[in-house]
Amino acid sequence: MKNSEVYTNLVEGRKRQQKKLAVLIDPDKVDGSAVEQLIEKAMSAQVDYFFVGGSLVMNNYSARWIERVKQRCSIPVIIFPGSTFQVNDKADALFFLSLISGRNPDLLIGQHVVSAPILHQMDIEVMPTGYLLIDGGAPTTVSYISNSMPIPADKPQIAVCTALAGQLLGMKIMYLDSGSGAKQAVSEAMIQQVSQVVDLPLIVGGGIRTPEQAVKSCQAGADVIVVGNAFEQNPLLVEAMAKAVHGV
Ligand code: 1GP
Repeated sequence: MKNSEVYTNLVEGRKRQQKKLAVLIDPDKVDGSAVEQLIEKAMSAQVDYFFVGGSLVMNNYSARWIERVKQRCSIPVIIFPGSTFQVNDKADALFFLSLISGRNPDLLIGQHVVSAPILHQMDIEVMPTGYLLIDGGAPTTVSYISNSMPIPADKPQIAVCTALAGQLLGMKIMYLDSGSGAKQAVSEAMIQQVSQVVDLPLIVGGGIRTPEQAVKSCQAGADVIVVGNAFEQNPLLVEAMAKAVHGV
């Protein structure tokens, strides 16, 4: 396994209050030319990370897109795996996700056991991450596929207790996600309360469509903003979003 370069960078970002932007590449939703365009926009906007993955990946293009990004630029690529099938050592790092908002044992320990021996032999940075799915106003692919109930959007205290438990269990990153294409992004109140009690890099994503929304999430305490859908629909938004996030 690799050293902790990506994680150190995340921790430094939080310490220095330097907000970061990640572009999510969902292998199902993009083709070669869309990926090229996203890479180009991400490079000129000096985006901080690429996340690659999704809760339901119906093709085997993840590796191809990871390699494409690595050939073209030095922006770190982090795998955001929906399952063990998405493990790949061409990326710089991988979120070793535990779906701690849910009670599905497969996503709390099952997939981890299956992927552990593979990851142990890979030259990739593995980052234990507590993943909290938050209700975004409608069922999402991740809520269906993970067979888990999201935390109600108006119950920030549940998110706080869950994130605290994750921290006590030794997780190194917290990820608040209302799911790709969520109608409502995670509320500022929830981000703020989690960020106040959990001293770990805090990633927030799901339904963030405008620079204003990203800024509000950062001001509430998010360290990294993840955007997928909005960039797929309009790659030109990458620059404005990066400027907004980096300017907080
Ligand atoms: C990644 O689910 C998010 O955490 C991405 O959501 O596609 O809605 O930006 P969007």
